[in-house]
Amino acid sequence: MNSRRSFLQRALAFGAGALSLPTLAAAESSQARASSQPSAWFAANHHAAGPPVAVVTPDIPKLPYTLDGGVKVFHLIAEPVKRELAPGRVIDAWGYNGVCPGPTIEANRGDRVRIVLDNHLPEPTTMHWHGLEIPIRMDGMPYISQKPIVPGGRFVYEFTLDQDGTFFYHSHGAMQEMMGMIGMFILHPRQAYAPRADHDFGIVLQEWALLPNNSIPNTANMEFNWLTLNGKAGPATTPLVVRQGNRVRIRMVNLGMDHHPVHLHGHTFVVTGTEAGRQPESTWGPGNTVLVGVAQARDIEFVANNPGDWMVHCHLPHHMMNSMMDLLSDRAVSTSPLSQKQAGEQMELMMAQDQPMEMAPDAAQVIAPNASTVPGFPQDGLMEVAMDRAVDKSPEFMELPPGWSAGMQGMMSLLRIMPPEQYDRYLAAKSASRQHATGEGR
Ligand SMILES: [Cu+2]
Repeated sequence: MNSRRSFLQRALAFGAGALSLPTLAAAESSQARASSQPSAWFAANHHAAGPPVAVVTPDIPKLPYTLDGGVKVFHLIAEPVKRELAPGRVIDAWGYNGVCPGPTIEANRGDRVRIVLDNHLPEPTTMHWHGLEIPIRMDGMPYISQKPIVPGGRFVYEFTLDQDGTFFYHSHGAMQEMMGMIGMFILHPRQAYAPRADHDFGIVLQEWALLPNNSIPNTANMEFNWLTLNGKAGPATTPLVVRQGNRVRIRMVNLGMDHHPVHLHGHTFVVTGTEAGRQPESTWGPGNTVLVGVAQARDIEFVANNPGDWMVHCHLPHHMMNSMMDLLSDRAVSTSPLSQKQAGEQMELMMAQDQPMEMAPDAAQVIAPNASTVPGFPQDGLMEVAMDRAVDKSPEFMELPPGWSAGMQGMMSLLRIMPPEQYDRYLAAKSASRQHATGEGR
């Protein structure tokens, strides 16, 4: 591609298309200057080309496989599962292999895969491979491409993968989808995309309608009170931990009733992929919020050049909340107007009753003396409770400030960009916890 055409494409992609022709030459020379200082979102790390890094899907395991000749053989079991969305909030979802969303399938372009699906549900199911260009008989359409898989039955899917990108699998029953029956299907290219990513994360966006004291999602409901990333609501979402200066990819897929505008703090990213795979670089316009529509996938990439614990979250205000009433279980809570003293006492009492919650530290619960005379009070006041101790169970949560969890609810996680020394401490803690888990070194 000649440089002028390349420049024009970039100019259009970045909304600079209004440049008139006489200004092009000047613009081009300033572009040339600018390109000697690449923008953060284009900055390549210059590692040797090679295979891509493995994808990490926090809170969701990978699906292992065995080899049969040249075929990668995976085994999925559709079944009811318990899922703890947040401390104390366990739901009866449907998923695969004991988790919801189901385990992540990771394969390479060109692979031949066989996926054995056993149905342990009390009703028929099938599996659809969202976005994959495969023979019709493998498409998972009940009555159209295959007979429904009856309870106790099995269907063997087998196909060759001639794509790369962010895909997913899901039941093609609408209500089963809303019970949680989805999982990621990541297809890597043989050689890493350029610029090469050092960290690659995958996240499934889901939503749930749950009544207090009821563990079964209402799949016919149109309003949702629990919003999850990989089956966890903030603060139980395991943070994404990266090393400062590294290039990061986050892949998101959405299966629900709402579109989610996912916002990343402190950084500018580019959207490098959709549900159809890698996008041409000429389309990589900068942003900090990406709308992940229903049935879509979006990959974002950026250089993690700004150290800190940054929020990544859906920005719909009602998706940034948990249903606190649920966490109170069957305890009586007064919803009539309370004095500050009464409200405080009620809160203290509930906290004392073996709840996974803690009072948020410091000033979080400070209320103005005239609060009860102010129309609209309370909004977020009195609502911020912490759960540090209940969720702080893996190295990803290390060294967060006390009370951090009080600010985390709903479709929300943390991107933790650690300076090298801190990242090394994280790796050491990770290694130690892995040894502990596997019993190594005993
Ligand atoms: Cu949302």
